[in-house]
Amino acid sequence: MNPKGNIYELYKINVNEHPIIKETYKTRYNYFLILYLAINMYQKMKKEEEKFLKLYKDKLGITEQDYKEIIEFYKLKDHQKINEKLKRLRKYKFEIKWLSLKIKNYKYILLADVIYFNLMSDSIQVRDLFISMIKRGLKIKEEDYIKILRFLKNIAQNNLKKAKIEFEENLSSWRFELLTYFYKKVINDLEEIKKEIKRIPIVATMSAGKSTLINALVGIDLLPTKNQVCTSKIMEITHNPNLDYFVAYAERKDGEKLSIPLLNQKIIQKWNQDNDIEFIYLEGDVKILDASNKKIKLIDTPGVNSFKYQEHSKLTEEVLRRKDFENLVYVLNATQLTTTDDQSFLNKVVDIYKKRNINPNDIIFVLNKLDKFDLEAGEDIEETIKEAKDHLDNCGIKKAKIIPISAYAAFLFSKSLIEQSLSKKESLDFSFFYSIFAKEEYNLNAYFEQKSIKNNQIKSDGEINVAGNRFSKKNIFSRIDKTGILNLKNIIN
Ligand SMILES: Nc1nc2c(ncn2[C@@H]2O[C@H](COP(=O)(O)OP(=O)(O)OP(=O)(O)O)[C@@H](O)[C@H]2O)c(=O)[nH]1
Ligand SMILES: [Mg+2]
Repeated sequence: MNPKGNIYELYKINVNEHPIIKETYKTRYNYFLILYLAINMYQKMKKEEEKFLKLYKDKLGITEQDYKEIIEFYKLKDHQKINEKLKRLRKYKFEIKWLSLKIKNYKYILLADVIYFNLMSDSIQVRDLFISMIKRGLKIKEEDYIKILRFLKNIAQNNLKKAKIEFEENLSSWRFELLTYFYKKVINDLEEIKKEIKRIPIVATMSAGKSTLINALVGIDLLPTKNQVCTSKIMEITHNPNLDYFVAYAERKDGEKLSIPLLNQKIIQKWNQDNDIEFIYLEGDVKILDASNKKIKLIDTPGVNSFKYQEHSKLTEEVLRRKDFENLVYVLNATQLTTTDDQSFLNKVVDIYKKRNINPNDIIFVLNKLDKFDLEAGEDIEETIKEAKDHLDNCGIKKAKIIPISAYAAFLFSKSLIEQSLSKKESLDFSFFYSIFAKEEYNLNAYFEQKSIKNNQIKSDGEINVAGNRFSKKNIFSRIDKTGILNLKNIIN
């Protein structure tokens, strides 16, 4: 098996549900120590692995002091001492719960975790040495090892049905009970597959703010954005509320698959510029969307009017021709309305809708960048919305739904709410947006005709720190509301 192959499926495991999290600190410490060794023992750790290990470190609550101790322990490479630790982990733990005695053993799940890290790596042979050592230290029979390995390989290769059968037939004994942590993922994913998929492409001319809009919905720097031609691939973002981090996957033209366990902006940017990559796939919790019964996929597309990169418009048009989307979000750049480029693309979209016998009035129009309007200087949001309406009317869309939005402001507010640090420019922009969105005339909600029926209130107590100043979460949340993004959320949901 090519270990890097379809490993993407394995990355989607939710560490939050790992049974070790509920254990005593001492057991968590010993467990983490073995994982650390498994990754480092015979080769230098890669950046991605380091990030993944850090995720485990955080979830298991390993202190900095103890982490340093683990590194020192590792440097000794003392097999005798490692064996002692393994001995402790192979002991059965007894838990008395209301008249029943529960027996737990971490050795199988620890082995599974080590295999799991090992499958993610591309240097299998080296780590096989460590696996042998663990098998011996934990006293695991070869036949049990093979069963666990087969089960995990099936997940890695996306053979979920096979993985399910494998587990039910061979790993259902009480001894393997903790392995249900991996099994639950299989069951979850099989159920996800059955769900109705709702694909929503986001389309527009260059720099209208498509990628920023998606980042605002996600609340993190997921997709690359800039003031020049930026997105150059189709990027599919699947909403998966079971994940607490984003995983990414790309397909090259030669069929090779690349994947990363934790979102890394730089890698996404590299993939975006790589001519050999056709398609980028991201999956994680799109925070602003509900964990609804429909599986929502947002599809970021390249701008359609680049003269230099004419292949970009072909990619986007292909998405529209595939006809497998339920509806689409069309972003209008309020600072550049009624350009001929926009007009000709809009005509194409309307044509596609008419050919499919669907009503172009269903298209969700977003009028973006309204924060750029200088209302004191007489620039007028209401007039611009009217202008946009006339523009759409001319293209045969008589009753267009137009959602006035500032995607960038929404993005910065959301990003600060989850306490991610802002760059210098972002901090300045944040302060500016914080002050203008305090004013009622910038309340973009007020310009939206279809007043929201849903309740957009989110409990948000407490304060956060942005660029050295304290802000109440409540005030930031009320500004997110004013950027209009929640109206889009309600329509998509
Ligand atoms: N002021 C302001 N700037 C915005 C807004 N939305 C996007 N921008 C900025 O506009 C630029 C282009 O945004 P992108 O999200 O990259 O636009 P895009 O439509 O994805 O562009 P392409 O991928 O090149 O087609 C970036 O510098 C964004 O920060 C907004 O609502 N207000
Ligand atoms: Mg883009």
